[in-house]
Amino acid sequence: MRASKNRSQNFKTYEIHISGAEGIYEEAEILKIVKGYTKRALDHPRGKPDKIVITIEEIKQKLNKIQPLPVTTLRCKSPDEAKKIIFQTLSDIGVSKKGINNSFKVLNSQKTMRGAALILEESGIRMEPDRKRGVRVSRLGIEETAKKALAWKLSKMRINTTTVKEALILASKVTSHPDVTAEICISDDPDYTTGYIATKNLGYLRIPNIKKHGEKHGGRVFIIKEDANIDRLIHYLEKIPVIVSGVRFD
Ligand code: WAQ
Ligand code: MG
Repeated sequence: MRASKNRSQNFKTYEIHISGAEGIYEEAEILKIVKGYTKRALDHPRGKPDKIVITIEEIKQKLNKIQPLPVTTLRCKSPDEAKKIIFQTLSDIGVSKKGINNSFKVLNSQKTMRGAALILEESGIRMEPDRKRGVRVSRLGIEETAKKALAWKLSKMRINTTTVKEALILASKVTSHPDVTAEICISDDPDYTTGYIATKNLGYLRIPNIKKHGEKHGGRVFIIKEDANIDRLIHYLEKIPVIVSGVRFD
C-alpha cells in the first residue's frame, strides 16, 4: 500500500509520501489486510492522503526463510545522545565518518523519501538509482507460528505493536543480505520517536528519543559494502520473498 498527497507550492505540485506498507499473506487474509491498510492510510498522523494505491501480487517463487534479529532497547534520553550512540556503534564496525555523516543528512532531511537510501560504508557515496524515491523493501512477512511466538516475546518487553513487528521483519530481511553492513531508521511519523540501528551481529537495537515529538523528518539508510553489487542487492530487497520463521528464545 502507498498513500500520498499532492501539494501545490510556487506553481508546482509535489507528491508527499504519507504512508506505506507491505507484507506476504495467505489468500484468505487478503480482504482483512486490504481493509487494515486502507484504514491505516486514511487515519495517518502525517495527514490525509488524496491517493491510495494497493497492489496485490501472487508470489510464485519459493519463500526464503530467515531468523528474526534479537531485540534490545538501549537507554537514550535525547536526539544528541542518539547521534552519539549511532556514531559509536557504526565507527566500531568500520563505517567511515563520511558514511555516517551522509546517513544523517538523509535521515534529517525534510524531504522524506518513500524508500531507503543506499550508502557505501567507506566512501559515503549514495547508490540508489532514484534519490527522491529510494529503494522500497517488499515481499517480506512472518510465518504464523513465528508471529505468535514473537508477539508473546515482545509483549513481555511491552513493545508488542504493529510498528515494532513490521520494523523488525524489515530489518531482519535487510540485514540478512551479506552486502548490508547496517541499517539506521527514524520514523517519519511526528508522534513516533523511537528509532533503531540494526546489524546482523548486534541485532535490532532500539533507540528511544531519536527525534523530538512533532518532527516530520525520518527515513531509512542501508549502509552497504563498498563493493556491493547494487542491482543484485536491490533485486533481493524488492523482489525476493523472505519470510521470518522461528523466533529466538534468548
Ligand atoms: N523499504 C524501504 N524504506 C522504507 C520502507 C520499506 N519497506 N518503509 C519505510 N521506509 C522508509 C521511508 O523512507 C520512510 O519515510 C521511513 O522509512 C520511515 O518509515 O522498535 O515507523 O514506516 O519501536 O515511518 C521503527 C520502530 C518504526 C522502532 C519505523 O518507519 C521500534 C517506522 P516509517
Ligand atoms: Mg511512517
